[in-house]
Amino acid sequence: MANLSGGQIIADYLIREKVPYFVGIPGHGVLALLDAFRQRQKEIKVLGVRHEQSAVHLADGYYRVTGKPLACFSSVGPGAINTLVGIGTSFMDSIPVVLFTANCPTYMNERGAMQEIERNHWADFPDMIRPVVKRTWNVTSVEQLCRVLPTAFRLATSGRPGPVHIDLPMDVQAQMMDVQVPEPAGHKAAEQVSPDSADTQKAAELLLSAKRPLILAGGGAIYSGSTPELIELAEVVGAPVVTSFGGKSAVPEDHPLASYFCGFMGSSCGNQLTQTADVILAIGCRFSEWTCSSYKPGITFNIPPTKVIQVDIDPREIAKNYPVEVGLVGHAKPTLRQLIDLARKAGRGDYRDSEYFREIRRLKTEWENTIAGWQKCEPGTITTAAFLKELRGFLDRDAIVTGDAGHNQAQLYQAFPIYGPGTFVSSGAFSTMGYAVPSAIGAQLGAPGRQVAAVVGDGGFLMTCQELATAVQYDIPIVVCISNNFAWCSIRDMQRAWYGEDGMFLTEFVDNSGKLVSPDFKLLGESFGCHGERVTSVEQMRPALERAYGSGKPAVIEILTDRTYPRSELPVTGWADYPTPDYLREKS
Ligand SMILES: Cc1ncc(C[n+]2csc(CCOP(=O)(O)OP(=O)(O)O)c2C)c(N)n1
Ligand SMILES: [Mg+2]
Repeated sequence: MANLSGGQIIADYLIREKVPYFVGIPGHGVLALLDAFRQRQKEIKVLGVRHEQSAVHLADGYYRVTGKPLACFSSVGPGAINTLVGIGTSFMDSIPVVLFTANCPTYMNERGAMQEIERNHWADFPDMIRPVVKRTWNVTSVEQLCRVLPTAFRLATSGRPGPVHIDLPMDVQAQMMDVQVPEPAGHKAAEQVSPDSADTQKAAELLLSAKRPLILAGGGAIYSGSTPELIELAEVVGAPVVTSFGGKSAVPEDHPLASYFCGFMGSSCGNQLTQTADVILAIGCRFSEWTCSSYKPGITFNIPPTKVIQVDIDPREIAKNYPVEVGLVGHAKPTLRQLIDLARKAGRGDYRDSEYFREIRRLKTEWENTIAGWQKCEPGTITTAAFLKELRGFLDRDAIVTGDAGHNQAQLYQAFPIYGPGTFVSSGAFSTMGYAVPSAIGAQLGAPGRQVAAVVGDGGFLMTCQELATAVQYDIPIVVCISNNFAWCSIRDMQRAWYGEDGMFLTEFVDNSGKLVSPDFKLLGESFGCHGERVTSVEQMRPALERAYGSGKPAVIEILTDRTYPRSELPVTGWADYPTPDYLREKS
């Protein structure tokens, strides 16, 4: 037993959970909380960022690289609300983060204390965050903390993982109590839940009866750590592995059966293989709109007649969008292990001898040649696709790349091979602008010594560019590659493709005289204390990367990418349903 404040209980518990970083921004709302962490700073490092959204993105990036959750904090009111985009991003991709936000003292509820949101309900932040967390607790007295903390961590990391939130009034942070802080070990759930073996048997039979089996890997395949099982099953069955938007990195993309991804911005080979598969085994994939080409039959999927076996830890995802032959509720790793054992018994030959494999290889080569064509550019210019080729050529195999939103994100998916889980950090479901830089900082903290590159557009970069100050302050040597096309270019190009040439509106950064405007990002980076580079042609890219990584400092490389449509983008091989007014219909 020890006499501890609420803040001290939290610090003690996070240390017992072996959380290495507590990330956020101070405010009057967390004075007592932070004082407790000041006392324990040798055991848990408190990191200050420059926007609360970034605190959560940082934790999100850290988790995707290490598989370990961080805890974040904010003050009351605006600080708490600023976390929402970060938390929404993590929730949508099922990434665990434990978030503490301050609230005004409980004894002042209803008065409208400093930064209290109280017109509809007192201390009204939990209602705002509820849709984007697995659970929120509004703790009202210190004794509740010892019950809530282990449950918060258990819930965040087990079942379908995701963020959780603890609302922490200022008086609860300061209140003292004699407590025994719980040991995390006594409060964990077994994670690897398996489906019933009769159901797995049925699934294996169906998979083995297929002439054109296909494995569709979603984000769940990555975060369950199922890459080895995924590869093994693919090889035993002879099935190509196509990934969803969120599933990229589930298999190394240079594996002979890795067949890129399907959907709206997918690959031609991914979409052709998903269209023509007779049995699809989907692992941790929620069949999102972009992965399914807005559900238009025949573009990405033909279900039915294609039969689906779906494995998911969350029963809500089973058959949500397409009917299934077998729906297996379970953790992907033991489920795949069961399927492998059953498939091995059936004794299939070497997949490399099959006609199907030769077709897979041909389709992959066709797509790779298409991309290679798009990656060529005129001397003295550079496209986004070409800069990504240079970047991939420069980086180590285990380098980590974070993505943002827009063309730069889509092209990372399409034209930047990834060699394994934990090396690709991207907001799949939310596609949040501003994600790449703070998540890169988190990734670098999780993998010191490895190369980390953030790939971001000029628009997205400006949403969280202030985190360069964080990277400089803590000496975190990320390299930020900004594709500057003076536009929300992906949206501009959608306007052009769907609404016609004169449909482009509000998506280019032009001043009143029609001149393109942009900050000087090289200078901006240097003003933060980063190494700065500007690249205007493909020949300059590699030397700039060498200097940036050689500097040993956080670095910014501004790349003036070709903004001329269609060189600004890569071919669209799927479909997206963008409602268009009748008066524009003949144009689209
Ligand atoms: C926070 C947020 N706001 C709006 C959007 C919608 N959106 C998606 S891509 C995009 C444009 C991105 O521009 P930029 O970062 O410059 O990348 P580019 O497409 O030019 O490569 C926008 C506005 C989003 N994804 N996230
Ligand atoms: Mg742009």
